[in-house]
Amino acid sequence: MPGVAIIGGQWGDEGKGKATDLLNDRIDYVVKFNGGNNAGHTVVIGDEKYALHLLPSGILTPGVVPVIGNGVVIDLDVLFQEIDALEARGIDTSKLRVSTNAHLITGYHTTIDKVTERFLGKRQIGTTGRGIGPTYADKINRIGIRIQDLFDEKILRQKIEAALFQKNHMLVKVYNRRAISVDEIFDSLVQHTERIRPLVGDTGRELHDALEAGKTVVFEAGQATMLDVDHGTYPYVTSSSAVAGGASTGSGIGPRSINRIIGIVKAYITRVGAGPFPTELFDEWGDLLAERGGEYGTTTGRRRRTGWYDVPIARYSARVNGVTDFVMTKLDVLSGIERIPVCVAYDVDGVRHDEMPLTQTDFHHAKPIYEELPGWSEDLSGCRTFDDLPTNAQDYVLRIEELSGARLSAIGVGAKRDEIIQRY
Ligand code: 2SA
Ligand code: GDP
Ligand code: MG
Repeated sequence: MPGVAIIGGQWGDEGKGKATDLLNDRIDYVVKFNGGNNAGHTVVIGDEKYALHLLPSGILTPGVVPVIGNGVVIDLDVLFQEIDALEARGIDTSKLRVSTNAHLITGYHTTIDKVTERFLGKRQIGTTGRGIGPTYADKINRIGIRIQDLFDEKILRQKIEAALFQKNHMLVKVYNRRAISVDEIFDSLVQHTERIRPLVGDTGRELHDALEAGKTVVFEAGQATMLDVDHGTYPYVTSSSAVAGGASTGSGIGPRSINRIIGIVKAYITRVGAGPFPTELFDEWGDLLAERGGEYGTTTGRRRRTGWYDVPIARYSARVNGVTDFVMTKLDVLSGIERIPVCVAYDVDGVRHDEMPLTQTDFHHAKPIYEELPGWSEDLSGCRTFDDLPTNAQDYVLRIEELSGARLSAIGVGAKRDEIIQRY
């Protein structure tokens, strides 16, 4: 299995960090290929809990080379804070590699992210406020600043000047904010130049060589399919390619090198931030899922919105990503619910849709059509084989597998590293 992608199959926080960690004894490289420190991946090892944002989860396993690919946007202050925090806990981060083409998040990106959200009022996206959207906007607009610009201070200054010429106009005239100075941004970036220099390289080539040599590379997505800028619920999305295709463009590796594509789904579904959500629960069941599942943002601490499992979304993810298998996490959270609704299709203004509707307007109107499956009351955290699961939990898994379009290769029954049932 030389190239393996781990993709969010829903709206994020499915447990991608844990799924990556699960493969770690079999892998050589872990690449983050999209997003930035908007992400939050939790891994629980023994009694230690780690929340990773910019660094790929593989950094926790000795021997694995963690890579930040060209598709990632990097806030250098956050990167080094995260490295220092892990080093203080005894994690070796010295193998980290960073793409010379990755774009940098600066102070003006985070400021613009926050003021734009405020300006949008009721139409706000609910971003994490980490400057992600404005940084990708500059990348596409060809006025971004890349890691390699740190090594040419004359060019760096020119690029900051060009970007600020436009941004300051907007900040001062439209948003009534103070202008940001070139020196302020320049100094905030170059203070990190010497520390980042030894980590920077042609990571696309390094990954290519590793794959050619038969090494195993895991491509770890941030966010998820329904938050993907092309395939998600636009405009209520993040600004990067979170689907399997993004693993290729965001790391500089040809798609042929990715042999296995694992979609991670929860046994229910959550979303953080604004946007349509057909199975969203506004009652005590929603509170129960949030409390039992610990559904609070790993980065911002915001409470996640919760709902029942959504089959059309899973099937859509299977298709858009070319999922070879799903890992379903958090089955344990459903224990004690007598009948578990599963959304099998949508009713859009009186018309049944078995697949994702064509337009966002229709998706906003989608009402779930539920099939109810019998629940179970047992605690699942001790189950380690499929046969250990109560019959109704087995049937829940099998029915979801039948409906979702790919086999379920593993089932999470708790947050800890070993609380998992491997089926294949
Ligand atoms: P942004 O900041 O521009 O990427 O926000 C745009 C939308 O993308 C959503 N988004 C996320 N959704 C789920 N999890 C994310 N990571 C954190 C976590 C989130 C947190 O692991 O819990 O702590 O709040 C994540 N990152 C971005 C975001 O909510 C917007 O809907
Ligand atoms: P990611 O962004 O996809 O990596 O997911 P997050 O780390 O943001 O959120 C997933 C949460 O679920 C974390 O707190 C994990 O520790 C936890 N988790 C993962 N798998 C399981 C599971 O099978 N059961 C339970 N109860 N928790 C899990
Ligand atoms: Mg997360």
